Order: sequence, then structure tokens, then C-alpha cells
Amino acid sequence: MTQHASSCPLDCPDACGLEVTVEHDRVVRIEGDRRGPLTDGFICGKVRKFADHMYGDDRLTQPLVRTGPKNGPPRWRTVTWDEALALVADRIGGIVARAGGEAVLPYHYGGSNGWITDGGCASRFFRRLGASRLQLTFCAAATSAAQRGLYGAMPGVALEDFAHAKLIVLWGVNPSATSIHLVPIIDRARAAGAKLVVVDPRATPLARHADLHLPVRPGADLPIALAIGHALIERGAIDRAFIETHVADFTEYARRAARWSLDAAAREAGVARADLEAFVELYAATSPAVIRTGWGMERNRNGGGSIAAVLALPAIAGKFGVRGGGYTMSNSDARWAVGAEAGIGAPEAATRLVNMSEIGVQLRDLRDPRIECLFVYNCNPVATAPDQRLLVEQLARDDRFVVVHEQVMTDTAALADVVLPATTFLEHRELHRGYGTMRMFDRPAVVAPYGEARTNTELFGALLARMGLAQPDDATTDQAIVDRIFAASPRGEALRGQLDAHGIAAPPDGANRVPFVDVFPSTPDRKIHLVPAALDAEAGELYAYRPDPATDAFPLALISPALATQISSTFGQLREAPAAIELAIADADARGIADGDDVRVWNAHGEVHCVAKREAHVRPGVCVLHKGFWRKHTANGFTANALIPPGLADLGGQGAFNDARVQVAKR
Ligand SMILES: Nc1nc2c(c(=O)[nH]1)N[C@H]1C(S)=C(S)[C@@H](COP(=O)(O)OP(=O)(O)OC[C@H]3O[C@@H](n4cnc5c(=O)[nH]c(N)nc54)[C@H](O)[C@@H]3O)O[C@H]1N2
Ligand SMILES: Nc1nc2c(c(=O)[nH]1)N[C@H]1C(S)=C(S)[C@@H](COP(=O)(O)OP(=O)(O)OC[C@H]3O[C@@H](n4cnc5c(=O)[nH]c(N)nc54)[C@H](O)[C@@H]3O)O[C@H]1N2
Ligand code: SF4
Ligand SMILES: [Mo]
Repeated sequence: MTQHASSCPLDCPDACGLEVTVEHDRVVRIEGDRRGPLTDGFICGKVRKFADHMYGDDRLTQPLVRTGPKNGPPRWRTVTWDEALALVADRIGGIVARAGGEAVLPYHYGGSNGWITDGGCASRFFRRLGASRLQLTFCAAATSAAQRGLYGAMPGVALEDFAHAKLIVLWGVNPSATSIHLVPIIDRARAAGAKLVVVDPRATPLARHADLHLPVRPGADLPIALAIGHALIERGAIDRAFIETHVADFTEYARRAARWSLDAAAREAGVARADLEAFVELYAATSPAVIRTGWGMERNRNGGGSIAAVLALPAIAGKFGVRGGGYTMSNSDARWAVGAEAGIGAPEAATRLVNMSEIGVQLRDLRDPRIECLFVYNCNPVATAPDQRLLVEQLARDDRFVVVHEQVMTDTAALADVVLPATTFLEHRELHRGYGTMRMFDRPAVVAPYGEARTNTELFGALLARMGLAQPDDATTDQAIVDRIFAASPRGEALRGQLDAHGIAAPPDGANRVPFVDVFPSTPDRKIHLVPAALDAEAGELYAYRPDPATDAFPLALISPALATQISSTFGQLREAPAAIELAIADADARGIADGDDVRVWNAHGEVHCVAKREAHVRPGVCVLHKGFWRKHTANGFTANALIPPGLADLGGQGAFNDARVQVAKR
């Protein structure tokens, strides 16, 4: 038995340090370590059981080539890597020669989320091929656009510093499932007297015990955030001196916020006016106050404006300048000054940009050239992209070449022409940083690749070489990629030193910096811009409200928050229990639906057959079918994603997952 220090690169804000036990080159135990400030010796159940993912029945161990038609149940022929690579290189080479590089679209997202597996040889390969580019819009596109517009890349309040807050607002975020290490910190703050407010259509576990819960209608955060801002201004509960020094566009923001009274906002959002009033009073009176915004609020037509309106509150109310005061959105941009780009080593060309959230429509409609090859890695779009029915139909076409590099036989891999086995994060090196906790890790593989699995570096390195796209000074190994990344940055050496000594690094200018004491907006004038011109242009008009898309035929808002047991669709193969749609008691009663009933959920885009669960924690008018279910979890092979229209949010090209409106009936 040997012990190895590692870290978790999954798409989760916490970025845990791990202690992995290996026996006979197999992972037998995974625990949290204490190197970072957050992990504190415990991790989630998902990663504690990661060995089930590595060694389960669905794990891919050899390259597979489809035999038989794409529309039927998949039949596979096992081939050698050499045969598989020859086939892939040959087909892609033929498509590029005939139709041009843009006929190929790489399709990737978080996967295991580091700068080696998501960058490096993969990006180099597609850039040199002249492939179409993918606009990454599944997640954090609207929030990033809003945050960058208002504050630039300023880091938010460190999660550890929530312990100093006297008021914590969780706005569209559910740390009990999605960032579990924040929960004990919130508990400690509350034990020391902090108040907790939750803004969420569901009574999440933390909302149930909060001092105040605003069960907002999905997509209606914008009116309430503006109304709160307006009320703070009217009551003089703003920090004029701070605004004078640090805030631009205050007058224009105030003008737009004044469109929403507390009454009108309460009506639109379906919350009690008295609760909005209570929020205003609490927020005005308390410091340090921190707002933790999550990703639940961005995934609708108003997502970007809503985030911007929430991020404006600490600016006008003068909540910065004290430890534990301000906001936390994503800290991924924060102060590392290193990134994947230098490891790619090939310039990005201005080829066609394809929005990943519109993939079904784009596969169907794009011409000159049409997308003839979709190359999927680090992603499971059949389970995670909008408009699932159209995507499945488009992937199943005989005139489209689909390659999937995956760890397990996902719903997307099942529709591929060629499936290539990928390593997991414990079988390859990774360099990554958290987007909640501000820590970076560089850690080696702890076991050899399982079966014939190969790393992203090996796969795309081999394709670069085979297709004549390699250049003599390319970084072709993980080590070389890491070296390039650090060599390109003035901060590289300091980070390298920390990582060599401890396997973990904090930003070189120190962790837990206090906004407006140690760090400031990275906008050109270092001010907060409440109405940035670029966002105004992109959104049509920032802070303009787009009404609820519900109709009489499809009156219920379907939201798809995270499951505690998965990361998006990752680990779904391990789940046996069927998917259940959670309905508010009143909505279930109105439809004569009992617990466990078979129901159909439908709208103009698709239909899902699953079981019903009556749920007191969901507000009337809203239903919940979690993200990340696999096709096997429903009776008709479609999930929430079949009900999601291809429309986008107001900023960042963000997928509007929570704009689905549906009807539900007994089957
Ligand atoms: N266990 C687990 N952890 C995860 C993930 C996972 O799938 N499982 N996913 C990871 C990823 S990819 C991400 S992006 C993060 C996401 O982290 P979170 O943002 O915490 O996750 P979500 O569950 O998507 O959304 C949070 C909350 O937003 C609420 N919500 C939905 N619509 C609205 C709205 O219009 N307004 C408001 N105010 N609230 C709304 C939902 O009810 C939900 O409780 O978590 C990461 N961590
Ligand atoms: N209905 C609905 N759908 C949603 C959302 C929603 O709110 N509602 N939210 C969206 C969000 S927040 C996100 S982030 C996306 C996530 O969507 P995806 O990016 O599809 O994320 P996962 O489902 O985690 O799938 C990642 C896949 O990458 C594979 N993988 C991991 N590491 C590697 C590697 O090193 N190499 C290779 N080749 N493969 C690897 C894993 O095995 C896994 O199958 O889903 C979106 N989908
Ligand atoms: S998924 Fe999140 S909580 Fe679980 S081990 Fe990874 S970083 Fe930690
Ligand atoms: Mo995400």
C-alpha cells in the first residue's frame, strides 16, 4: 500500500486536496487532506467512491468502432489504438481536404477541468486543423460577462472569510450539494451571530433554516435586485463617499433601478413584499455582509442582467473594505496570471465560432461547410446540452463522423462512430486551480492508465503527428506543457516554487485578500462600472427585464439544479434509481398526481416520461428535474435537456437551461 498526495479537478468550486491510497496499482481509498484552507480532511461521497467510476462495468478500456447502423442499439468492434488513430486521421483528413477545416467542430467543456487536459495538445490540434471554434456557454458565460463588465477580474471574498461576515446572502446557489466545504464555514459564522438569507425558488437545505428565504420565481431576480437597489438609494442607505471614489455610472444605474418598486418586484418575482422589505433593512444595517452568487440565476433570458444587478448591491451600499464584506462569484480569473494558453503553443485563428448551447440547431442548419465531424472530449453533450432530441437525431446521422474520447460509455459515446478510452484524473498529471477556493495544484498520476486508456495529451499528440500538424518545438509531454505555462508568466517561478515544495500554491500576492483594501477592480480606471457600455450593447439594454415565457399551455417553470451525487452527468452510470420530477404539492394536487405516479412532462421541444415526487420544498409554479440524468434514468430515454429550448441568456451566449416551461400530466 502506498499513499499519494493528489487533488480533485472536477467541476466543483472546492478543489479539494486528496490523499489517495493505492494497492497493486489500484486506487483503494480516497480521503480529503489538510493542505488547503477549505478541505479540512473531508471530501464529498462522489469522489470518495471514485474507484467505482474507474473500475466499474461502464469503464472504457479499448478503442471501439461502431458496426451496424447509427440508429439502432450500438454494436462495437474492438480495435487497436493504431487502427483507431489511422481511421480517425483518415476520415478527418478527407473531410478537411474536401470541405475545409471548419467542417470539423471540437466539442468539449469542463471534464476534469485542468490546463493539461483542457488546452495543451487538444487545442493545438484543432487550431492547426483550422477547425470551427466552440463558444463555451454551458456555464458561467453570463456570470463571467457580468462580473468582468462590472469589476474586471477582481477576486471576490475568499470562502474562508465568510466566517467573518455578519450577514451571508446565498443567491441562486446551493452549497449543500455543490460546494460542501462552504457549509461548515456558514455554520461557524452563524454560531457567531451572522444572519443567513437565501434567494432560491426551492427551499434548499440552508434555506430551510435561514433567517429569511425569498422563493423567487426563476428568472425574476432582476426586478428584486433592482428594487432592493432603488430602495437602498431612496432611504439613503448608500455609501456616497465610496460611490464617489470607486463607482462609475451610478446615476444611470439609479435611473434604471427606479423602474422597480418593491411592490412591483415582489409581484413579478412571486415573493412577499414584507420579505423584500426585511432584506433591505437587514442589508442596510449589517456589515460585514457578503453575497455568494451561484450559477442558478444565470441560466435564463435575464441571467446576465440579474447577476449584474446583484453584484451592484455591495457597490452602492458600501459593503467592501472589510474582511468578509462584498461578494463572491467565481474566483477562476483571480490573480494567477498563468493559464492554458502558453501550453497550447499555436495561435488561435479566427475560424467560425459555434455556440455549444445551440449545438443541435447548428448541426442541423450550419452550411458552407456543414459540420461533418464532431470530436467530443471532456464532455457528455447528450446528457448536458439543450434540445436533446434534436442533438440525438443529428448525432445519429450516417453522414456525420462522431468521435468521442471518454472514460465511460456515456450517452454521447453510445452515438459515436469511434470511441476512444480516456484516462481519469488519477491516471494522468493535471495542473489546475479552484474557482471557489483560490488554490492551485500540480499533481502527478497516482496509478497507471486503466486498460488501454490514453490521456488527452497522448491522443491529440498522436493525431498531430499522424496528420503532419506537429512542429519541432511543440510541447508534447505533460511536463513540457506545464513548463511552458510557467515560463510564460512573471509569476510562474513563484508558483513553481510553492508547487514543488507543497504540491499546492496560493496566488503569489497572497491569499484571502480583502476587496477594496488589497485588491481592486481590474477595469481600466479601477472603478466599478455599474452600466458598462459593452454589456449594454450586448444585452440590448442592461437591466431591461424580459417577462416570464410561461404560457397557458406550458405554465410550469422547469429548473434543473445540480444533484448531490453527481457532477453534471459525471458518475450517472453508477446511479440505478430512476429520475423523478419534483412538483410543488399544489401543482401535483391540481393534476391529481400522487408520489411515484408515472407522468409525462412536455413542451414544444420534447417530452420526458418519468415518475413524480411531491415536494414541499419547491414553490408552486416551479418543477425540478435535476441536471445530469442519463437516458437510462427515464422511461422514454429523454431527460430535462429534451425540454430546454435553444434560446440564450442576455449575456455571454449563455445557455438558458432554466427557461424551459412545461406541462405535466399523469401517464
Ligand atoms: N454535487 C454537485 N456539485 C457540483 C455540480 C454538480 O452537478 N453536483 N456541478 C458543478 C457545476 S458544473 C456548477 S456550475 C456548480 C453550480 O453550483 P450552484 O449554482 O450551487 O448549482 P445549481 O444547482 O445549478 O443552482 C443553484 C440554485 O439555483 C436555484 N435557481 C434556479 N433558478 C434560479 C433563479 O432563476 N434564481 C435564483 N435565485 N435561483 C435559481 C436552484 O434552485 C438551485 O438551488 O456546482 C458545481 N458543483
Ligand atoms: N438541464 C441542464 N443541463 C445542464 C445544466 C443545467 O443547469 N441544466 N448545467 C450545465 C453546466 S453548469 C455544466 S458545467 C455542463 C457540464 O456538462 P459536461 O461538460 O458535459 O460535464 P459532465 O457531465 O461532467 O461530463 C464531462 C465528461 O468528461 C469526461 N472526462 C473527464 N475528464 C476527462 C479527460 O481528462 N479526458 C476526456 N477525454 N474526458 C474526460 C467525463 O468522463 C464526463 O463524461 O452541463 C450543463 N448542463
Ligand atoms: S467534487 Fe468538490 S467536494 Fe468533491 S472532492 Fe472534488 S472538489 Fe472536493
Ligand atoms: Mo457548471
